[in-house]
Amino acid sequence: MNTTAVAKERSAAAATERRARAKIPGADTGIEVRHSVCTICDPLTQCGLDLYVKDGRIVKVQGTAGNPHNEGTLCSKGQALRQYVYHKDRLRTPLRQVGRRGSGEFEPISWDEALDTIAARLNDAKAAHGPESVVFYAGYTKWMRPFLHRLAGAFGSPNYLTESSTCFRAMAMAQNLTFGMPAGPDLKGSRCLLVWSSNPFYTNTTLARKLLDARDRGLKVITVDPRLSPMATHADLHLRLRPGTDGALALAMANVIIAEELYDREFVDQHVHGFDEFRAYAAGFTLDRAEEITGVPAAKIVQAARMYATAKPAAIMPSASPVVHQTNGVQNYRAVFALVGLTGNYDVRGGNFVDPLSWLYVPAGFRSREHEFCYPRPDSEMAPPIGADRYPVWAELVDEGQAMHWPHQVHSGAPYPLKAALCFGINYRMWPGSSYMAAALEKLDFVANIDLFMTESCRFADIVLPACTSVERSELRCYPERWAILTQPAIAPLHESRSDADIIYDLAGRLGVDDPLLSAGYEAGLDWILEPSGLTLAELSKHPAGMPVPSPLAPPERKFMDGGFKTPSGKLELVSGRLARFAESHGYDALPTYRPPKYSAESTPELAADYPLTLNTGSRLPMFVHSRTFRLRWTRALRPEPMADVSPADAGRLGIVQDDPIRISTPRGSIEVKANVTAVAQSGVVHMYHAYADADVNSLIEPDYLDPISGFPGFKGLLCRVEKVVA
Ligand SMILES: Nc1nc2c(c(=O)[nH]1)N[C@H]1C(S)=C(S)[C@@H](COP(=O)(O)OP(=O)(O)OC[C@H]3O[C@@H](n4cnc5c(=O)[nH]c(N)nc54)[C@H](O)[C@@H]3O)O[C@H]1N2
Ligand SMILES: Nc1nc2c(c(=O)[nH]1)N[C@H]1C(S)=C(S)[C@@H](COP(=O)(O)OP(=O)(O)OC[C@H]3O[C@@H](n4cnc5c(=O)[nH]c(N)nc54)[C@H](O)[C@@H]3O)O[C@H]1N2
Ligand SMILES: [Mo]
Repeated sequence: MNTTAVAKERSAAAATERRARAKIPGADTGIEVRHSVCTICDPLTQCGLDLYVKDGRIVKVQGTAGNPHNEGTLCSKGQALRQYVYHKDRLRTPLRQVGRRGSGEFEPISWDEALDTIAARLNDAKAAHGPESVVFYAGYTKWMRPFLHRLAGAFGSPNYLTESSTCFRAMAMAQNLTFGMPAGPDLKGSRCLLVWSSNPFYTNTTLARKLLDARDRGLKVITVDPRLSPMATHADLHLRLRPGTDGALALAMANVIIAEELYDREFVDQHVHGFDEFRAYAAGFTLDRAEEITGVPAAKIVQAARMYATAKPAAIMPSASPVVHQTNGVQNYRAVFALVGLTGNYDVRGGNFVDPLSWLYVPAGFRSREHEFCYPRPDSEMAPPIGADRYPVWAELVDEGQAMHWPHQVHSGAPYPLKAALCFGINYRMWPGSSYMAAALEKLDFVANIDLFMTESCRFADIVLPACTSVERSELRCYPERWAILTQPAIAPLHESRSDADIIYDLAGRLGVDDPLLSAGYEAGLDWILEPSGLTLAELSKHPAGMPVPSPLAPPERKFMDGGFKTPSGKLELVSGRLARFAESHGYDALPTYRPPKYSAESTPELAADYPLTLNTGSRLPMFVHSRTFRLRWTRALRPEPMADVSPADAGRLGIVQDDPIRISTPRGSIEVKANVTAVAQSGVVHMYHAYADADVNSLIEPDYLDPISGFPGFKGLLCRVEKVVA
């Protein structure tokens, strides 16, 4: 070789080296881009991922530019995906507990032994105590739920339970009781958006970007939030109410709308049930009284009522959790949704529009057989699910048991004993009174848990199985933008981990449930589910980054015009026929009555004398998702230690400055955290993030602090005391 050739080769090698360092894909660098979805957030924002893979390892993570949902962006959690996937706490092999359950002493075992043990123990419980003694539980993870639900049904257990016993379902119940069919905000043509408690800037970043675009188009925004949240800072009007007073605020707005005749008379006359009774009740919520209860100035209540009622179409954007994390949550949200009925903004474009769900809680413009798939046998062939007696309206409207009641039934054994549980990602710190839930797990005869990481809840399992992450499996997801994706594993499952669906289908065989669709396998099941949609796995597989839904459905407005509302009266109900049926037995009010939080200065003044501050837990932080991302270096660095938000006024009174150690106490216990003194917090209210192992705020809440209609915990409204910790 002559010197020029050598130099050329060297410079080519150097160029490759530079390209490799810059992580540029190509045959020379050995880097290939593969597509997947990020499911660290679940279920709303499965951002499309471009994963740069070299030698079977992810070397770089980016958002997929062509994904209509995230359009190339990723949040702090998605950016830290490599730390999530390659974390040292990932479970490596199946494990068997060798010490006392709870001790966390494990030894590795083979997959065969682990799955055979689980199948044998669940079948033992079934033989001795009936199939209903076995719980099939899914934590926050959504993707494998339909398969787990079917397995529970095929096994004969009504006790398919999920984290949705604390999330989303109660809001949907309030909508269901009012409208019959839940209806989400239709941003596109909306002129006014009443954001009733949600903060997408932290919780649903893809939506936040769309909101800003809509603002640029002239959308008016009203926010109802006790905190000065990022959403509130983007609003034209911020109603800064006291936590849990939402019902009183909504009723006062309704009163203004009715008194000033701003309501849609024609719609109300034709389609609303109980208007007169509701009007009389709302009339009690005068501006003075509402200001006193909520702390929102009367003038702002009037302004908000007028703005929302006169801008047509206008939409209400609810949240899955804060309003229903109150002991009067369902009734409070019913009062809010009454506003949609009064103004005729139901099922219209730009208002609250009914867009039927396609798959995994997402409306994507196609029909699927997800619901049919989840029911291999009718409910009537099984025992009543957990909580059915205590929460009869839940049992009628929600196709899952009420998981908040699970520990109570384990401890009481009534109406029937619960003996075993197959859990996918259980986190006992999700329950109020978390130690009560931990004790319930300890009391069971057998627990299996499947997770990505060795979590604290794994300690309560007899068998632990390692699941793989979204980038190591194939899954189906869809988006409101009428888009669907069937991912392929971007890398092989790490260690000995397997996909949740794989585990479910394998167990179905070993349990010997006789179910043709489970025997047919995961992919055949998905094709069966998708059959009415026009989508097939074969077609989806040709589009690894996702594809538009073919001929997406465009649902018409006002679908209730044929057949009426799916409520007992056939109308939009301000007075609920369904709740009325349980007035005597359960004390439910048919009107959306307002009650202050069960523990509050109004309800329990004696308690408030010792515990004068409102404790509001779980307002989201942008970099954490429940218990999931505390262990990641990048996200943890954004808030290394557990902190509670305290208002400057309260801090001043208590002699607390930024970063001081403080103790938050309730009659049930106390935790020590650092103070974050911030004007984001309202004076009189302390905000503490949930799910920390070392500062578990749920340990301060009673296990029975629940909404009587939904069974949802009052996470966002109880009483506490704060003091500076003096060393
Ligand atoms: N105080 C208070 N408590 C609350 C709330 C609050 O606001 N305040 N919010 C409530 C709400 S709204 C919710 S949604 C719940 C959260 O519900 P949780 O179920 O507590 O949520 P996570 O901690 O995110 O997830 C549970 C487990 O799932 C595991 N996991 C993640 N991905 C996978 C996977 O693909 N497969 C498997 N098998 N496991 C996986 C995680 O590692 C984790 O251990 O908390 C509720 N609890
Ligand atoms: N980064 C991140 N994103 C998430 C999650 C997460 O853990 N981290 N969790 C996901 C889950 S499971 C859920 S349910 C959603 C929640 O999504 P969001 O509801 O958007 O989030 P939150 O921060 O819980 O609550 C929003 C606002 O409600 C206010 N709020 C608190 N109490 C009350 C009240 O009594 N009345 C009213 N009107 N407002 C109140 C809080 O001050 C807060 O600013 O977020 C999802 N997205
Ligand atoms: Mo949630």
